[in-house]
Amino acid sequence: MPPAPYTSRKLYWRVFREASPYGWHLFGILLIGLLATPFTLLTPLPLAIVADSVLGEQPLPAWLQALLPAAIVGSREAILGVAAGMVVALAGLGKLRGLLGALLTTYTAAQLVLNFRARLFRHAQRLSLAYHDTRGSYDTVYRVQHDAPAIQWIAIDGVIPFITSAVTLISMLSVTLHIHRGLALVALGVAPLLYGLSRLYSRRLRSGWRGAKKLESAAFAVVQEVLNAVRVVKAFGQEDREQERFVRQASQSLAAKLRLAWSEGLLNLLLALTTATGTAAVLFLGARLVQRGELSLGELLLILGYLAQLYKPLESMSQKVASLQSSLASAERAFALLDEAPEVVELLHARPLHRARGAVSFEHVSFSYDGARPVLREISFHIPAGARVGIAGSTGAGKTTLISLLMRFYDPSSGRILLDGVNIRRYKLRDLRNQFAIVLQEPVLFSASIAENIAYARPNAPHEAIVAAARAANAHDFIRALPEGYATAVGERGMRLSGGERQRISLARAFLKDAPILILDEPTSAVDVTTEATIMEALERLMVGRTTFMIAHRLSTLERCTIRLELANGQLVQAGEARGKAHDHAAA
Ligand code: TTP
Ligand code: MG
Repeated sequence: MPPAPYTSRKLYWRVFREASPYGWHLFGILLIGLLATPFTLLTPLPLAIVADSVLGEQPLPAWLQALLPAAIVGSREAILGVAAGMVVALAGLGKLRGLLGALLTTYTAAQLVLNFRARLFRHAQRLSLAYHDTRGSYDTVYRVQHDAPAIQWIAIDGVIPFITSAVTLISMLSVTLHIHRGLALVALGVAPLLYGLSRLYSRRLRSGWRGAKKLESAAFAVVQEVLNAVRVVKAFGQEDREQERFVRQASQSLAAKLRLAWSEGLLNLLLALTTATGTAAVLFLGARLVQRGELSLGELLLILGYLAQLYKPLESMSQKVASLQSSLASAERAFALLDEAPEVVELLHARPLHRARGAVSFEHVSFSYDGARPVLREISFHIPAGARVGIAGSTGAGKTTLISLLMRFYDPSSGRILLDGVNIRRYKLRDLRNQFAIVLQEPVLFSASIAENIAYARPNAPHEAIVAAARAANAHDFIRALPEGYATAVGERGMRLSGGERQRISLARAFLKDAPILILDEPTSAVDVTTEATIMEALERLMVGRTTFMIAHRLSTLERCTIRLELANGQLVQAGEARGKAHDHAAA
């Protein structure tokens, strides 16, 4: 995948669009942040007052004289007391402000990230199978889990402090300019240097972070892949090799992060050296001015105090630009996921479909997964409602693909598929998929109870309906024999049940869904003959009154069908009535 073509400005803009529902919260955080400025401005004041008006001989600044009662202005002790009181009051109020800010920030950040994650997850579910198959699921997990919080780092911890720093900077600057223009300009001389440094480094850091995140996601993809296939890994005794594969990937990501830490550290060092140079220059020139009597000692102390405060926002703005690059790289990855267009899309005014009759036609349907190698070529046939279709063909012939197209997991490259005479693209996607009940070769269960697994398509189904479905699927007896019956947890992917048991639960699921079209992709290929018999018996019942597509290799299975489609190399080599039981359905 090429790196996403986002400029920083575009990224910031999108982060703010994403954060806009929390606009007022962000504004509140900004206001509380801005309140920091008066506190910072006032902090060195008590010291200056003491130096000039208590220890020294100068009168209080005019604005303070106006604020304080005359009795205090006249007494040095009283002024000292006021200065001491100011120290405590400033500290207390300052901390209170910090506390409020922290609370609001935490709340907003958590909400922001939750919403963004929910959006990413929804979108990931909408994306085509093709996307997940090529990208691997862990990369998506990583984007939802580790990349999504970037939005918070950018909006709250990056940009808002940047704005407040800028405001602090301006106010500090105007005060310093007021006290001594020359010294202020000397102090400001380092600003272009700081800007240049952060520009230079941010570009380098961003591309570095982009790479590091990709490497880290790849390392954890190894963990996920291995844990999902832990049986196979153990069976082949390949634990050490997988371990080594993980460590190799993780070390690469570690090395990349170390390089980034070094770059960031170096940048911070250079920034600190630059501001220290500025301070040294002001100290040097300021002391000379005091010697010549052009500046009071209090003023020099004040300027030096402000200088530290002036450089803090300058330095932190430059650091922010650099440290944000990691978050920007993450935001880039998260937005790239959102920008991935689902290949199968619903029309704007798609038709609702309550219950189809179940007539299916393919008209010159061709399809290819990669756009190059055709998997299906010019497939045409017509299946009347209620027919039983057996699909045969050697492995890799395209049988599963044919079914996937019917359910619109993919759209054909050319040709069209009709359900009840209407192109399936015209239906609402959800309604269309509701017309199918599928039983796969490898049944997929979720880590929930047996009852919840059976009721997957109808979560509100009453318990009696679940039991009835289980009975119909010949699963009731074995479920009842389990210690916890229908409440038994099946473990992740249903791994605590045998293959045949899982298969019968997925059959029960199909019974409960009661869809007009039934799709069976070799449902008995993984079970023994006895289980196959019970499953087939249940299937006979399930097929009544439904259009059924049954993929099968065994002749005995295919003989239950009324229409037979045979695929070879993606082409239909035979479409006709099954030899076993002739039926009056015609196949075109
Ligand atoms: P399938 O349609 O999966 O073949 P099949 O169902 O007929 O085979 P089996 O009996 O083993 O279940 O695949 C047809 C071709 O498409 C095959 O050559 C592999 C290729 N293919 C992809 O390129 N990408 C995919 O995601 C899938 C599912 C298949
Ligand atoms: Mg298949």
